[in-house]
Amino acid sequence: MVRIILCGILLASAMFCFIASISIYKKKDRVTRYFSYFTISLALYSLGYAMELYSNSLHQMLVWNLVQYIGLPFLPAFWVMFTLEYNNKPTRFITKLSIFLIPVLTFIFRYTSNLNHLYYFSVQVISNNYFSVLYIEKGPWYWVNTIFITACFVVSTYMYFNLYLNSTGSIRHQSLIMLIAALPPWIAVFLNLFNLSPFNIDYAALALTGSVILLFIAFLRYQFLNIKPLARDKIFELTNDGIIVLDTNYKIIDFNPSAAYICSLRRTIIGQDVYEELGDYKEIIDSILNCSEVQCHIAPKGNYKINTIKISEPNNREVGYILTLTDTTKHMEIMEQLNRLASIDDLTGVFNRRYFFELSSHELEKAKRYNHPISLLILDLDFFKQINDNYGHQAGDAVLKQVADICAASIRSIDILGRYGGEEFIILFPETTLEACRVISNRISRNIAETPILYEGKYIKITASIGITGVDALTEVNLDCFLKYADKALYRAKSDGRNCVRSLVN
Ligand code: GH3
Ligand code: MG
Ligand code: MG
Repeated sequence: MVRIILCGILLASAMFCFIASISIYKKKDRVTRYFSYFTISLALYSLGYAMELYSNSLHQMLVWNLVQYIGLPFLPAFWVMFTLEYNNKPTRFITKLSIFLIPVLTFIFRYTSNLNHLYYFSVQVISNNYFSVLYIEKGPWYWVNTIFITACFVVSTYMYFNLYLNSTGSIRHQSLIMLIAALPPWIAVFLNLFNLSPFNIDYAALALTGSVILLFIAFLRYQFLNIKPLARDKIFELTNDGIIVLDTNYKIIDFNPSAAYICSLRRTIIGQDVYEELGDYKEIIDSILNCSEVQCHIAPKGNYKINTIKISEPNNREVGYILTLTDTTKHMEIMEQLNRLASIDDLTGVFNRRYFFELSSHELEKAKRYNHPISLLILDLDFFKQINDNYGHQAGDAVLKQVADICAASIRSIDILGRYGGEEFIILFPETTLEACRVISNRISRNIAETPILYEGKYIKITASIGITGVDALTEVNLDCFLKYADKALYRAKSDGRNCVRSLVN
C-alpha cells in the first residue's frame, strides 16, 4: 500500500512536471526555457523512479533506472543555468559547456556502467516490508556527480540569498520565494549523503517537485521568471519621480522611496485611504479626483507636477490608479530665468520694448474694463548723439543706465517702465490721469536735469524731452493710438526747445 501511494505521488509529480514544462515552454525568454528544461528533466527522473519502485525484478528496475538517468544528470546544470539567467547573469558558450560537461559524462558513465563500473560498482535488490529497492555500491564517478550536484545547489542558494539581501520591494519578496524553492533539494541531499532516508528511498524527486510547484505558482502569479517585472521594479525603486499606486477604492497599495521622501510617507499607510493620508496636499487630491495633471508646491521639497492615470486591464476593467510626482523646481527656475532674460533690456535693466507692449496691452484692457484713467509717457534724451561724440559710446551707455535708474526711482511699482528705442524710454501709468502724469513727468524731467552723471571723473549733464498722453476713462483700447499721441507730444517738446514736458489729449 505504502509503495502504491509513493509511486502514485511520484507519477503525479512527473505528470505535473510534464504539464508545467510544456505550458511554460511557449514563453520565449531564456529564464523560462531553462526552467522548462529543468522541469522536463525532473519529470523523467520522477517517472523513472516511480516505475523503479514499482518494479519487482532487478532487470525491470535497472531499465527504469536508465529512464531516470535521461533526466537526472542534467537537473543540477539546468537549475544553475536557470538561476544565472534569473539573476540576469548571461553565460558565455564556454561556461555553458563546462557546466554541462559533468552531466554529459554522468549520462555516458551511467549507460556504460556495466562495462566500466565507473558509476555503479555493483547493483543488487534489497527488500524491506514495503519495497524492493536497488542497493548500489557507488563507483568513483557517482561521487563526482554528487559533489557536482551539491556545488550547483550551493551556488544557486547563495545567489538567491544574495539577491534577497541586496534587493528591496517586490524583488525582495520574489527572491525570498526563489530562496525557499532552492531549499527542499537540500533535505534530499542531506538524507542521501548520510544514508538517513527512511526505507532507503531517494526523496530528491519529491523534494524537487516541491520546488517546482512553488516556482510554478510564482510563475503564474507574478510572471515570475520574466526579467521585465524585475526591471520595472528596479525603475520603480530608483526613479526620482515619486510614484503612488492606489486601488479603485483609493486605498494606497504601494509607493516608491521617492514618493516617501517627497510626501514624508511611512510604510504603515499601506492599505489606508489616500484622502486621509494625503488630505493635507490639496492639489494631489484634486489630481486624483479629476485624473488630471496639476502643479503644486510641496514645502520644503519644491515644485512638483502631479499626474494621475488610470490602470486598466486589457478588457478595460479599471483596477486602480498611478499617481506620479515629478520635480519641476529646476525647470521652473530655468523658465523664470529665461522669461526674465527675454523681458529685460541688458543695458539698462528695464523692460525691453516687446515685454513693455505685452504688459501695457494687458493694463489697457484692465483700464477699459473698469473705466479707470491711464496715461503714457515717452522720453527722449536731448542731443544724446553729442554725448557719444564728446565722451565716447561707453559714456553714453553709462548715461542711459543712470537715466533708467532715475526713471525707476521716480515711479510706483505698478507703473511700467521700458526702453522704447536707443535713447528713448517709455512709461505706462495705470490708474493715473493726464494731470497726475504731468506732475510725475515734470519731476522725472527735473531729476534728470539736476543729476549730472559722473563718468571717469567727469560730470556729464543731460536733459530729456517728454511727451505725454492720457485719458480719465478709456473708451477705445488702442495702444498704437496712445503711442502716436505721446510721440506727437514729444515732437512738440523737442520743437519747443527741449528739456520740457508736452501733452496731447487723446
Ligand atoms: P535729439 O535731441 O533731437 O533727440 O538729438 P539726439 O542726438 O538725441 O538724437 P538722435 O536720434 O540723432 O541720436 C540718438 C543717438 O543715440 C544716436 C545713437 O548713436 C545713440 N544711441 C542709440 N542707442 C544707443 C546705445 O545703446 N548706447 C549709446 N551709447 N548710444 C546710443
Ligand atoms: Mg531719439
Ligand atoms: Mg534724442
